[in-house]
Amino acid sequence: MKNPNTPVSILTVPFDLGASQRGTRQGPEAILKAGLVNKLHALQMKHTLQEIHFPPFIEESNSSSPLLKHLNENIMVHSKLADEVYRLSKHGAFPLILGGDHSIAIGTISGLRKHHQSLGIIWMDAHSDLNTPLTTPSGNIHGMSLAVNLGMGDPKLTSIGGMKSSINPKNVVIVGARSIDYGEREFIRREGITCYTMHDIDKLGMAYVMQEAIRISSSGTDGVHLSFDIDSMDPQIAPATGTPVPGGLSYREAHLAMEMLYESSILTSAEIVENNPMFDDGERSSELLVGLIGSLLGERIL
Ligand code: HAR
Ligand code: MN
Ligand code: MN
Ligand code: MN
Repeated sequence: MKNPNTPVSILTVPFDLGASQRGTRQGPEAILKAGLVNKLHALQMKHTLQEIHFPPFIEESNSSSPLLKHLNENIMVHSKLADEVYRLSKHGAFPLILGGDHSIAIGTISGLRKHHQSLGIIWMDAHSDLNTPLTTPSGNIHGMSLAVNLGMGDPKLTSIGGMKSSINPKNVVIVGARSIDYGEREFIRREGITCYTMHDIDKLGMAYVMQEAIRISSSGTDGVHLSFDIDSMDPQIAPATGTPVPGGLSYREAHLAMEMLYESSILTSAEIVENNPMFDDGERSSELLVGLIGSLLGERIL
């Protein structure tokens, strides 16, 4: 965050029809219950809290294609979210979006693109979410959200927010990946996206990786968004995910990333996604996320 007096505008998006597993619709409530607002009070941050409303969707109403599951519901929610994120950014707030599955990044980033001339993205995730209807193994839109934000995929999704993508793939950095599909690998190479896999983090260290992620995402951009998928962390410390992949970020690696992002002052927005309380061990994962948001907003050890 550039200015410590910037108000944090929490937007909750209880949506899970971008994923195959239900349950991330309860993600925001669990993070709030684990004490997010108290954390903001403790950090003396101005804040507002608001939910993106949409009608209760009927699971069986899935009329869209098996390559784009629940397309219409996705379009409706992401369009509403894009409008709200755009409005908040324009008013100088720091949007903090709580998902919901990772499809909501389509809404968040579509709104941000409208406000920023050129936006950098740090995408912390076990996956790269770079599938399109041509490459998806599942038809789940949460596996496509980064591709959509780079202008690739179904036009009904890429046109949300009303403009073509203004994101340069050279300003996109993926951190923590360890499950990448064949088509996604091609996408990364073709577009020149920087991707630090767990292999790279093991070899180079998290401090170096984050230093580079900060430099690359902020070079020539007028804003940087953090999209944080809970499954970037190791499922042993953050079990609340429907798509666990072993060998993820440790507790300290995740905190160090947040602390370095705070120190860098480059972030203009953030989202925390894929928290699925149905898979949590009590409130362990939600409490971990509240701690990480604290580090991201300036909480220090000393
Ligand atoms: N790559 C697979 C697909 O497209 C799995 C995606 C799993 N998605 C997430 N998002 N949890 O990161 O279906
Ligand atoms: Mn308050
Ligand atoms: Mn993801
Ligand atoms: Mn993921």
